[in-house]
Amino acid sequence: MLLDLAVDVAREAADLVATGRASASGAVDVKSSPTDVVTAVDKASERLIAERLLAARPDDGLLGEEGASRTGTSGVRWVVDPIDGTVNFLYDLPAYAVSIAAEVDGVVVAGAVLNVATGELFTATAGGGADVSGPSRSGARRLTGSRPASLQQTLVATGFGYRVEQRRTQGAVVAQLLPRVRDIRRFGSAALDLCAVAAGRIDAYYELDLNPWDHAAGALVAAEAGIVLAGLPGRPFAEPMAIAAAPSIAAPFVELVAELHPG
Ligand code: LIP
Repeated sequence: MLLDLAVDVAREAADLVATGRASASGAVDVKSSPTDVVTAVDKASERLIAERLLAARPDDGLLGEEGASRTGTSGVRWVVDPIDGTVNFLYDLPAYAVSIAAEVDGVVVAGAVLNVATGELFTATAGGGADVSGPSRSGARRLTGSRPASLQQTLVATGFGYRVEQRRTQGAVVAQLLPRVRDIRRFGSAALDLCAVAAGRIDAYYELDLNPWDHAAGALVAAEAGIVLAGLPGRPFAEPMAIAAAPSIAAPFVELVAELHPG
């Protein structure tokens, strides 16, 4: 089963990431900007994940944040973020995850997001619901999101890109949004933000310009928890705006995000 393989490999990668945490600051490179960091542990995690997945399923494709890319012949493609929340990992802030999703013919059918720092594992299968289990691998809890009564009672998470001009614009949007919702949180991992909406720990999340590996598994967890996924009007989710919101406020929240991002 694709989910079982994703979970097994995510756990092995999480052990590697946890072990590498102490040495993380010793080998840091930058990508799109001085704040867009990647560590040797990110790369080692992606190598391990790719090796394990393709050893088990050699005909599958794979897309990874740190460059792993392979066209398969099976119709299955793995979408991998070896550490989502790399800056949190670098600073030892307990919100960084291994995220592994399996697509069949371009549709995500299974996803696993494992918070390396806390051991919480979020999983989902298409049509099978979404669950979270704790570090002790105790019984899983079904995820069903939250039901805020209004936007004024909606706790919102978001994230920011790495380019200065992008961040200036995104900061201006948050300043306009803040007075109209309960409060804002910025956790630093899209995968865990999406799982937090699924778990009802936040009521809505939005972020521009995510990569497929940031949201592939977390979006399935959110959708299977009954969370509404949307993009800007007339645009698909995450192209370029990713919105995930509790059903009770999804319509006004999408409208508010669209109002603040006139295009
Ligand atoms: C992160 C995303 C997060 C975003 C960060 C960063 P990474 O992914 O998960 O939502 O706000 O800027 O892109 O780079 O840590 O894998």
